[in-house]
Amino acid sequence: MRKLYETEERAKRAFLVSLTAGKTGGEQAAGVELRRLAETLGLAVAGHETIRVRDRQPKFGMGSGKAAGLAEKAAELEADCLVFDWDPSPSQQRNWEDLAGKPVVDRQELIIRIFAERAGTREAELQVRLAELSYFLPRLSHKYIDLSRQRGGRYGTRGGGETRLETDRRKIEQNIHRLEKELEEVRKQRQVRRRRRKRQGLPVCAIVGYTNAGKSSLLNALTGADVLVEDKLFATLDAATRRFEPEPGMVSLLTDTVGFIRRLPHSLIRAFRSTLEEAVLADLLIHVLDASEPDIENCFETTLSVLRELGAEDIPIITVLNKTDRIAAFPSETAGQTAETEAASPVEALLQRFPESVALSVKNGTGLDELKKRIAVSLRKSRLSPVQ
Ligand SMILES: Nc1nc2c(ncn2[C@@H]2O[C@H](COP(=O)(O)OP(=O)(O)OP(=O)(O)O)[C@@H](O)[C@H]2O)c(=O)[nH]1
Ligand SMILES: [Mg+2]
Repeated sequence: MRKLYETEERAKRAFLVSLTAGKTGGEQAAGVELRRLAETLGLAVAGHETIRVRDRQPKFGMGSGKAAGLAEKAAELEADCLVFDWDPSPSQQRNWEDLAGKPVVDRQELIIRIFAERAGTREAELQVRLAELSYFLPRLSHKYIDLSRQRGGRYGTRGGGETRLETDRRKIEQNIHRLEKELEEVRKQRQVRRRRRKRQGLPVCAIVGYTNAGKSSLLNALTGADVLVEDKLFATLDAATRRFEPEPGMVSLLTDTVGFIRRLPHSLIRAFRSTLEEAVLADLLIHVLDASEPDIENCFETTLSVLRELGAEDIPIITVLNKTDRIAAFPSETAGQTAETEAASPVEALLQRFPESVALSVKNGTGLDELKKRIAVSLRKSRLSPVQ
């Protein structure tokens, strides 16, 4: 997968396109995120345009004039591909590719490809492969992908006739079936591990949250583990579990999980269910937020909604505001606009917005003791409550 964008000397150039209905906020953050996703994949951003769309016309998801303008712009910028922050239907995608004469990558595909690059274990690889195939199957007829050459091959190679297509469709369906069976085996092993942990009677805390919030960093800080930490999206794709003592003598397990992102592709949620379920089976969730993230509300809501989708909404949660070192030095933008009002510090403002949360900085080590205390109290409480 990786080679798709790296076989040539220069990085592939992407022209990013976002849509806005004109009313919602948060477009800027979504735009920054799209850029980060593209860059995580090794693409160079040639340009980024946000289009105001009132009328979602079926052919391109917008008017033909607007679409033609964007295709022209992409050519001017010498972009190698277009990256959309929205999910065109398979036929819209084909129309766009015909119009622009370049591959069109939507947000789902971007995320799936990042997952594919980062999958490090057999389970993650199987899960990503499954998500990829489920994504490509309905798109086969127009974006012809030669499966045997996908690794290292050219992007979106078209060619072959109907027969070839049918054969490939069947091949993919068989592959999906085989992968599902193989995954089932791996899942069984995971279940055995879980049962063993249950027999040990150890309470389990799971660290959850938006991608890049600092979950793995927190696991490392609390347990002395050395799980990979990176300033990239989706550094972690596997649930790593370590022994953890929130207070001397109180032994528990702490699990790091895959990060969430808004509009996480469904095929990925489905494929990663067993990894994500680590969160569902925990006695306590530690929800890590990046306090320096301007769109923190959206990150907060996204995580809660994925947790709901997984059926984990009843598990006690401790919310953590991480990376406070990055905001402590700056005056709050919302508080203290006038001279008369007492300016709350940015951290205080966030604590008001997320009451009961623990502000900390993994980087500086501040707030970690407070978090350990809160975890110990919560685990003691859940021990006292009746076993479900
Ligand atoms: N300034 C600052 N940076 C931090 C802090 N905690 C983590 N980081 C940085 O944030 C980036 C992401 O950290 P990770 O621990 O990999 O984040 P994650 O939530 O595990 O990310 P994914 O696995 O990608 O979902 C890294 O560059 C860390 O060094 C902190 O307290 N302060
Ligand atoms: Mg991580």
